[in-house]
Amino acid sequence: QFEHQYDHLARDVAAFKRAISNKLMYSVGKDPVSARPEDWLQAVSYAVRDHLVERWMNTTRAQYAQDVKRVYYLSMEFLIGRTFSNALLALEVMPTIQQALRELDVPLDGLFDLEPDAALGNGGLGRLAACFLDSMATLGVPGFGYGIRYDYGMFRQMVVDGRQVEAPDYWLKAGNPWEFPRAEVVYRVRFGGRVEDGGEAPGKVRWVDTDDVLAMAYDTIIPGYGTQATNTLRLWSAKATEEMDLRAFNQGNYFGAVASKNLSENVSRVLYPDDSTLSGRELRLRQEYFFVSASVQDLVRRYLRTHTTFDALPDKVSIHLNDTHPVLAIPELMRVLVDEHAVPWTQAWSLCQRVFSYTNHTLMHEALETWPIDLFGRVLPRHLRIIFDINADFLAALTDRHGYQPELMRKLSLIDESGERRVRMAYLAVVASHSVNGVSALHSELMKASIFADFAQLWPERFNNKTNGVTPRRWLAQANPGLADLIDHRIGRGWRRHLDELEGLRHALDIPGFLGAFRRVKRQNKERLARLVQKQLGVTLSPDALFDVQVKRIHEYKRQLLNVLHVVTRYQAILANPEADWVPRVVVFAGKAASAYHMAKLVIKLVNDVARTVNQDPRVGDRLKVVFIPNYSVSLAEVIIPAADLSEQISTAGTEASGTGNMKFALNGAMTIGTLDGANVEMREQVGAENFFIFGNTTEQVAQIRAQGYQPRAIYESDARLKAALDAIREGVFSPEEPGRFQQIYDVLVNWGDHYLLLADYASYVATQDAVDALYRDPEAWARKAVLNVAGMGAFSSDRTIAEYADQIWHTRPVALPLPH
Ligand code: DL6
Repeated sequence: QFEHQYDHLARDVAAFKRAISNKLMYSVGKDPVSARPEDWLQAVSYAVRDHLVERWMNTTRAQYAQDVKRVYYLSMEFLIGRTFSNALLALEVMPTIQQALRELDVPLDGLFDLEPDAALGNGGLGRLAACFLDSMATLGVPGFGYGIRYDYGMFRQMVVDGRQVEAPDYWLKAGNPWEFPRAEVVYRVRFGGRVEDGGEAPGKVRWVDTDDVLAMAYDTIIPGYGTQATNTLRLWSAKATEEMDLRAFNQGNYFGAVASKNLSENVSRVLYPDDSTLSGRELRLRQEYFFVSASVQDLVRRYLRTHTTFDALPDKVSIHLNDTHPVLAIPELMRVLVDEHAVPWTQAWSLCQRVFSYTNHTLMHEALETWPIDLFGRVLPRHLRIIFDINADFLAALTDRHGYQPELMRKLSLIDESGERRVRMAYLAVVASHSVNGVSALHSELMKASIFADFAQLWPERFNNKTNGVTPRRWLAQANPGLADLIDHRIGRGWRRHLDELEGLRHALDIPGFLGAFRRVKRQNKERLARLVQKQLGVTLSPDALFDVQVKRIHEYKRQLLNVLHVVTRYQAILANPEADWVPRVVVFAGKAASAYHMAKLVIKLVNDVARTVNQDPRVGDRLKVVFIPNYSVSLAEVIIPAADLSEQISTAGTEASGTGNMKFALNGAMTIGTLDGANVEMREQVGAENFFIFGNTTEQVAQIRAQGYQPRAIYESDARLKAALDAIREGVFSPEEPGRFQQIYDVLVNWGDHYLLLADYASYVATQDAVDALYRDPEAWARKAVLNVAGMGAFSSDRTIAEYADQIWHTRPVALPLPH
């Protein structure tokens, strides 16, 4: 019954007008006469949200009625960006809402851009989690995201005098219409204290004298597309157990009275702006425990609503660990089962092994978490004891199976004893999980051959690959409405749920006018980006130029510096031969550097100095322009990616676990220039090698070069173009006011070993860039290949990835719901 009503409403402009006006008055408390655009946005958000709430309740009821198995996706990061347009897309009410707002005389221009991004993540790992939420809902997989409601998300990046300056991102300052605070869903999370043995109950352990914090739930609705199914993202916020210290207050010590409240609540204050090294160590450990403890307590409580024993736990619950950050969920579930519900240890462990699964997202040594025993024992003494006990059982089983092998035990132990004793979180994840996966075929193989080699020998059946994907709803339908329309006209709208259907575009190639229309869309997207750059940076870009884009976190392994070397080489070549037939290029950079990562910040400065020099040089004109667009974010990516002709995916082979930006670019009709790294390898297979610009050394060659004693200086000395580029950087051509500014960059590459092999790949990269130019000179041929990239991207939908997780790891079935009409 209400579905009909609902459907009717979704298309009913008059009803939306009424709803928006009511929300403005009664929820936002504003008179239309004085309402600001922000107030209207809030009002329309509430009006749209009401429709999602109905679906949400239906889904939750159906999940309970069908007693489905639920997947709990534990992640420190969910980089969801903006919600409003995504919600409109899921409900397919964009035109209705636009019409309603027009009729209410609300200016639409820029209205949707007023919504702040929910930047609760650093980069790939957090954005993947957001795509997965979207796909789980769309496929009806009963999924719950659990994470932290940071008061401050990823920092806002400003560029001052060419350098990155970080500013806090208080994304909640105007309230968040998309979340539901649940003051009644609160758990006590304990820290510190000490562990007492048995007493009257031998074998029973008590964790006492703890310092506690409360975790309060905030729920966000995650709508599925083309389905009633919606899921929940539950984020935890820290609240003090006592509002204030009354005794201090009564003594007139007003600040002292709230000091301890502030300290407790710091645990959910800020996202660590660093995805490769751990900083603020103790607070970070507390954050990790804080959110997994609340989540485990919450999911156990939900399970116990419909069960009296834990026997069915693995049939009803999957807990997925998104990297090692939530691995404390393992000892926490053990603690809850053993200490609080008196489940025997062996049974509890067996339950854990059937419930947990783990994804590894990096082979970079510094991102593989370990915690010093001292710190760990101080913050979580009970959990340290549990980990010791798990380790003892594991090493004993190892000895049973392989005999007494101290060297093997040392290598595999959950405790690293080589220096300061440390807990190895990734090993704990492997030992406790029934599935361990990497995120691209290459990465999964390397993971088995390197960081987990001994475990992969021990338990080969545990290891598998799940190549990443991206949601086509946000990354094509929403970000690129022009291309989405064009595709709809050719192959229909089904690709939003079945991305494989893009294959149908191959047949469109020979339809008269199709390539022309494709090129017009790309041009409009380039004009949109050019307007943004003009407004933000005052640099004029020609949409006729080839837009060459590298946007991602700034990191040495991602090799933005290799891109800069090519830019400098091109600049020098233009100056030497200005009359040659240059293909005009715009090189776009964006991305944040971890605040303490000196080298990455120096690269940002170099990009900006090179940009200033090149853009101001009258001899260059439109042949080359370079821009660094500040404050890269999900919403900025939605403008930049559809405008790209060329996508730079140039990490050293063997270092980028998968990449997902690479997929978004190709899906939006960019050609890729890249190494055989991460998911580039599979993308090339799907779109055809002839439609992909591959360069550089392979993973095996990288290993060989290193093994033979890599000599970057020899390469520098033997390649005149490379030498000229590096010399210019070192001598201050781009920093005349401080000529020595980039000496360190030169040293890292030439004198200190060039760890990421930029010089070894330089010649191949520059030659491939020439091949890019050659193809771009033939616009028709370029467009054909670009379309073939779009057509080949069917496999890289996060729906495919999630279907594989659901089928092969979680063993979940979709919840059954009637379709919305
Ligand atoms: O799997 C998502 C994403 C990959 O696409 C990137 O290649 C990878 O670098 C990233 N990994 C991280 C690791 N952070 N930590 N720890 O963000 O994951």
